[in-house]
Amino acid sequence: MSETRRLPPGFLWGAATSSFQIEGATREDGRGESIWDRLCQQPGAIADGSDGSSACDHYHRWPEDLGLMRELGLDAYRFSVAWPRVLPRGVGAVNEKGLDFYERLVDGLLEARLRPMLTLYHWDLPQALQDRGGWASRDIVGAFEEYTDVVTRRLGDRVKDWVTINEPWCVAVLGHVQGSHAPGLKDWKLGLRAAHHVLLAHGRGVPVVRQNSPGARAGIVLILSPSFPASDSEADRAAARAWDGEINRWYLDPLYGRGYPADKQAEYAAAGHAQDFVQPGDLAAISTPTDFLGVNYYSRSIVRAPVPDAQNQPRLIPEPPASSLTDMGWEVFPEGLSATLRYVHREYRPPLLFVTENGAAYGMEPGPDGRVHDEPRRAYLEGHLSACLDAVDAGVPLAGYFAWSLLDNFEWAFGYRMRFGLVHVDFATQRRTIKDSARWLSRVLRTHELPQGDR
Ligand code: IFM
Repeated sequence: MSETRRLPPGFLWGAATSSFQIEGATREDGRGESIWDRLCQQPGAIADGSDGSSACDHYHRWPEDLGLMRELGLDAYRFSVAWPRVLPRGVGAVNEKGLDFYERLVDGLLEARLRPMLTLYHWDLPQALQDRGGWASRDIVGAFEEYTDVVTRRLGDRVKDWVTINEPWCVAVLGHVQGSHAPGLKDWKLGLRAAHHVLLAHGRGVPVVRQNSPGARAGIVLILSPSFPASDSEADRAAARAWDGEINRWYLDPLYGRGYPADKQAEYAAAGHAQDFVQPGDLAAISTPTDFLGVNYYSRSIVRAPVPDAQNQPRLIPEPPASSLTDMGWEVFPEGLSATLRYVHREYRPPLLFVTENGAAYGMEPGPDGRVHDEPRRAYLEGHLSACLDAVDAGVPLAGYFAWSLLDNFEWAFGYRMRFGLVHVDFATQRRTIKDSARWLSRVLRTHELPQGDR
């Protein structure tokens, strides 16, 4: 028998995107080059050989996209500003046309009664700053403060939810250790420096937001993944703890005043990566109080003990799960979302939490009836919305949920092969089609009722 749960009153329901993934127009109106423009030119870097030059053409089609959000009955929209659109060289001369674009977007959102949540950095660093060392150089912190000042001065009267940085782990590790993301580097030393400078930039950015956007809420967004050992063995449990340290605690602990976790510090030091980049006052700045924590949750990690790889380096191998997988190969595990929210609330006590990203890649295309029948995505959403309600029932101060993503878009190193959208995009024609899952979500939001076991 199907059961129905009421949505909590006052909760914000939205969808999320990021600038490089949807805007296109990378050479228009004075936008500077970003590290992703550069990486896309590298043969083999992007699975389908594509780039972000047109993406969803949102730079021109934003009024249509805003109309889609209204049609879906969303309350809020999380988007990011492209740093190189606003400061083409990273610092210095401001590109007014870039700022004008975001001003039009924000005004349009407010007119449509959609609350903007603005992310200042979602990975499209100006290449000019990368040429000076990027996130691995401490100078980036001052550059981020300057950029934050420019954007918050212009939009601080209208935007009242600010995210400094999206997913520091991805910036540091995917960009500087694994090399699958821009700037495509492979060096743990650089990764750890980058992680520290990202956190420090966040900490230094928050007071700038507060100064220029009175009454605003400021926070950071982390990707979090609960870590499970593949077996009960001592070695697997240690590996799961190590992975938890890398992806979760390395960011949560310093943000909430605990400093970097001692077990990971020791592990990195033993591998020859001293944390000599931490200067007096940094940890206090990083733990500057914020108004909320944004949690991006997609799946859990199942971890086996390190095995030597070709270079004889220990490596953490996330276990491929047997149950249902999305096109990304990520397990559908909604219990992990409520568990993560409860864990963060219990351990770190952020005043408010948002699920700032959650969603699934499934490649369904429009059928002969013109509709996109994406039942697996609907089921994914149902499970994860229900997990949010479980967290609220357990006393977690969860204030909103943003589905990833409003549109099918440029999924980084996967190019356009991974479709996370509530709305299907035909990248050849730019035609948008609302998927069945989005129609279902829209019904849930309008009725304020979440039916369980729906079909
Ligand atoms: O598309 C990304 C997004 O940019 C950041 N969080 C994870 C999403 C899915 O991989």
